[in-house]
Amino acid sequence: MATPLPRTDRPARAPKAVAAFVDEVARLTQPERIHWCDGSQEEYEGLLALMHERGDLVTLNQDTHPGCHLHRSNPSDVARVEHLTFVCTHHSHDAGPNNNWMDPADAHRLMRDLFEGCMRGRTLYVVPYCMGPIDSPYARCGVEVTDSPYVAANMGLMTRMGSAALERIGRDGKFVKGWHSTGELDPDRRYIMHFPEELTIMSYGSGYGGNALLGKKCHALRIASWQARSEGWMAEHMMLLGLESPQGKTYYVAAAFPSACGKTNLAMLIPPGSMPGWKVWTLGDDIAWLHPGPDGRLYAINPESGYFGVVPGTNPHTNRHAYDMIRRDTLFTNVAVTADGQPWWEGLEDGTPVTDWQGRPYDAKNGPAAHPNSRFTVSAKQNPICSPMIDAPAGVPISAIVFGGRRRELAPLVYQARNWSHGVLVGASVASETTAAATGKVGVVRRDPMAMKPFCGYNFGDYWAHWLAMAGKVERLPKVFHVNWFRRDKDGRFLWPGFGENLRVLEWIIGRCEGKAEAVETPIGWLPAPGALNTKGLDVSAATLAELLSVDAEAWRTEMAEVAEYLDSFDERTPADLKAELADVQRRLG
Ligand code: SAT
Ligand code: MN
Repeated sequence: MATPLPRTDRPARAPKAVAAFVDEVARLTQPERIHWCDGSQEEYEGLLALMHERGDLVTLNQDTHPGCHLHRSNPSDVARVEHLTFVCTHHSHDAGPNNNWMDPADAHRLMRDLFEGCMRGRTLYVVPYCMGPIDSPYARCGVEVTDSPYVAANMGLMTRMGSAALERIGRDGKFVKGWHSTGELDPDRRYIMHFPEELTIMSYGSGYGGNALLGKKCHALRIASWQARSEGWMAEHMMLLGLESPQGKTYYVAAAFPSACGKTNLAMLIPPGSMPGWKVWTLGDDIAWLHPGPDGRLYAINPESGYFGVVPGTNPHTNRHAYDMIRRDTLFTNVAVTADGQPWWEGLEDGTPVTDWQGRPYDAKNGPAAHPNSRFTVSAKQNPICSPMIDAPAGVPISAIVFGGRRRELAPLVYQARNWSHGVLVGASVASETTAAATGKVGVVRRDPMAMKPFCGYNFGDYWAHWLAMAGKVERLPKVFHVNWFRRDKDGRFLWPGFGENLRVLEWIIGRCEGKAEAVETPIGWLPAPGALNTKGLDVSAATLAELLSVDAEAWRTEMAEVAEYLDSFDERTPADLKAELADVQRRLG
C-alpha cells in the first residue's frame, strides 16, 4: 500500500508539474507536513519564530539591531564543500577536470538512499523562486524543497520567492528542481549533486549558504552556466555596479573575483572625498547573467535579490553602507555576540565579544570570535545605494568586464586586455589565494578561471570556447580588464589602500571604454600611462605607484608557462584560439 501523503497547504493554482515534483519528494522523504511558501512577511516572521522555539536562532539586541537574528551553524558546516560537490553528466568529459564527476545513475542511487525517510517528523517547505526580475525574459525559475526553515527564510531574502514565482513557473512550464535536506549534518553523509541534463540539484547533509540555498551557486551558476551555453548567454560569478560620472553619465561594470575577495565591498564603494561628483550604484554583489541585447551590446541582470556577504572586516571605514545596511532586518550566521546582545565580529572596531560563534564564552585561545566565513543575509533593498535598475527586466548594458584575484605578487594594479579573445585568456588565467569561503587551506594560490573554478557546471574547455563564441553574438562587446588590490611589498604590507580608492582604477577603466584615458602597451596588455591614473589626494608614493604598475617579464614568463600547462590539462576541449592567444603573449614576453 502506498504511504499516505502528509498534510499540505498546496495552493489551488499550483502548476501540475510542481505538485508532481513535491509529491515525488514527499513520497521518498516522508515529512510530517508540507508548507508551500508564499513569500509573505507573516510567513518570514513565522519561520523566525519557529527557529527561536527550536533554539536554532538567537534574537539580537532589538534596540540597536531591530529585526536582526543570529543563526549558529553546526561547527562542521560553515563553508562550501568543494570536495563533496559533483556535476553528474552522462559523459564525464562534459563535466570536465574542473568538476568532481559521478555517473548520474550512481549519484541518483546514492542520493535516494540518503533522502529516503529523511524528513520524518519534519516539515517540508516548498520554496518556489525566480532568479532575476519577475518580469524579465532573462530570469529563470526553480523550486527548492527543503526541511530547513533557515533555508526557507534565507531564500526569501536572496530571491524573488513565493506566489509570484509560482505563477511565473506556471507560465514558463519549466523550472529547476532542487532537493535539499540538512539530514544529520554529518560531514560523511554530505553531498551537493548537480544534474544539469535534468535541471536538477540534490543537496544533503549541510545547511550552509552555497551548499543549501540552492538558488545561489547551485542554480544561478552551475546549472545556469550549462543552460546559458546552450541558449547563447553567460552565467557568471560577477558583482555588478553602475558608476555615475560627475557629468551624470552612468556606466555599468561587471567584475569577477573569487569568493571573499571583495566583490561586495567594490559593489558598494564610497567615492573618496577627493573625487566629488562620482556616484556608485549597486546592482549585485555575487552573480550576473549576461545576455546579448537588442542593440548589439551585452546586458546584465542580477539574478539575486539579496546579499549573502562576508561579515568580518565590515566597519564604517571599510564599507559604510554595508555597516548601516546590516543594522536592521538582517540574518547573521556564525558571528559573535556582546554582553548586551549585539552582533560582533573581527574588524568591527567597537564592542567586546562575550560569546563566540559556537555559542561558547569567548576565549581568544579558541581562535576568532566570529567565524572568518560568518555571513549576513539581507535584502538588496536595504542597501542605501541600491540601483533603481535592479528590477529592470531588460537589465543594464555592460561597458567593462573586470577580472581579479588575491595575488600578493605579479599582477599589476590594473591592465586592459588587447581585445575580447585576449580578455578571455586574461579571465582564464585568473589565480587567487584561497579564502575561508570554502573548507580547506587558506592562502594558497590556485587557478580560478573567471572566478568560476567552484561554479562552472561544465568542462572549462567548452566554457572558454563559449566565451570566445560570444564575439559572434555581441557586436559591441565590453572591454576586458584585470585588477589586483592585494599586491604587497617585501614586508607583507599592502601597496594599494583599496576600498574607496579603487574608484580611481574604475575611473581609468571607464576612460578606456570612452577612448579617453591614456595607456601604454606591455606584453600582458595595456597599463595606465604615467599620470593617467587619477592620484589627486591619494597617499601613495610615486615609487609605490611605479611598483604597482610594473610588469616583471621574467615572473610573467613563469606565470604563462604555468597557465599553458593548466590550459593543456583540459585536453582537446581547450580552444585552439585560446592557446594561440597565450602563445602570442609568450612571444611578446620574449
Ligand atoms: O557559500 S556561498 O557560495 O554562498 C558564498 C561564496 O562562497 O561566495
Ligand atoms: Mn560568490
